[in-house]
Amino acid sequence: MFTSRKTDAPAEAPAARASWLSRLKSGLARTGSSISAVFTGARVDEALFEELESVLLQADAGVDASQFLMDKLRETARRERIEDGGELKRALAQALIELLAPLEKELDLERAAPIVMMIAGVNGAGKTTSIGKLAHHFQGRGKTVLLAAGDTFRAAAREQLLAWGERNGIAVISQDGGDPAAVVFDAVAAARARGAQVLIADTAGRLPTQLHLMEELKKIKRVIGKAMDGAPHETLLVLDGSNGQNALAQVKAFDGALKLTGLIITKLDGTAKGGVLTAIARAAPIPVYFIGVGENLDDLQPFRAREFVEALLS
Ligand SMILES: Nc1nc2c(ncn2[C@@H]2O[C@H](COP(=O)(O)OP(=O)(O)O)[C@@H](O)[C@H]2O)c(=O)[nH]1
Ligand SMILES: [Mg+2]
Repeated sequence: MFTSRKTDAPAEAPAARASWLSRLKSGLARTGSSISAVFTGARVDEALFEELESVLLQADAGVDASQFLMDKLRETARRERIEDGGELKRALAQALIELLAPLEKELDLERAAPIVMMIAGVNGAGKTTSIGKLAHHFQGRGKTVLLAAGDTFRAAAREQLLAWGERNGIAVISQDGGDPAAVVFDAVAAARARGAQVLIADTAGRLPTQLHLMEELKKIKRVIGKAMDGAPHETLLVLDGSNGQNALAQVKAFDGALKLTGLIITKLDGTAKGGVLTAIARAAPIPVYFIGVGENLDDLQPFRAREFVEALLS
């Protein structure tokens, strides 16, 4: 089942890199174009600042992050006597990069074997499909990957993961119905027995207001810890980026229940609300490991602040 490659992570091919950058750019276009439009041919005056602030709010950057960015920008404009829209846009890019940089963090896959990742989130956020894309990403870096079908709530979810695993030659541990904690417990044992390097466990979608289901998530996490000391090594929340400000509420609630170690933000394509990352950076700075801009396997890639901002404002 495994394709084991012992080589170090291959350098990313320039063509793949260029293709990702162009998909990122077009994915973020709806959020970015309204921000960029403020600067075109504009003189820097109070009206421009006012317009920029409302555009940031419309992009769901949130009141706090918008205020923070505006204060910073006004100060830079005053200090550097910026009069030209293009120059102010560059100052905004710099402020955004500084704000988002703390969210950028590399996933460390070397500190244990297997690295156990537990995935949580509301229904439809993109958990199961992101697991497929992550598995593909890690495999491409020479890792052996195992998946756990921990969404036992919907039979279709298990089938979805199994079918995906079959197509891509990745083993999936699943059970007919039953207890998600038991599935995941078995999967950790299987990953250890098979010497898999990464185990990714799916879970059923749930709302933070469904308290019994949040308790179930805590239990799954506890049981993973019983199957392996120090696991789960990563507890990741998948967020639908088009949810805007509501995503922030989800981060706080899931973090409260699970102590998240990272975020995956999907569906940044086709939304005008990509500003939510800045809100997260201000209010709940949890690493954003990956961002998604589409439904293809390669459309989920590590988050890099500079690259993100350059694509956004290009
Ligand atoms: N456009 C777009 N669609 C996505 C992205 N990520 C996931 N989806 C779609 O979102 C839908 C729900 O995904 P799924 O993984 O089943 O969600 P889950 O309920 O959280 O497991 C599917 O149709 C995915 O193809 C993304 O980055 N962009
Ligand atoms: Mg699912």
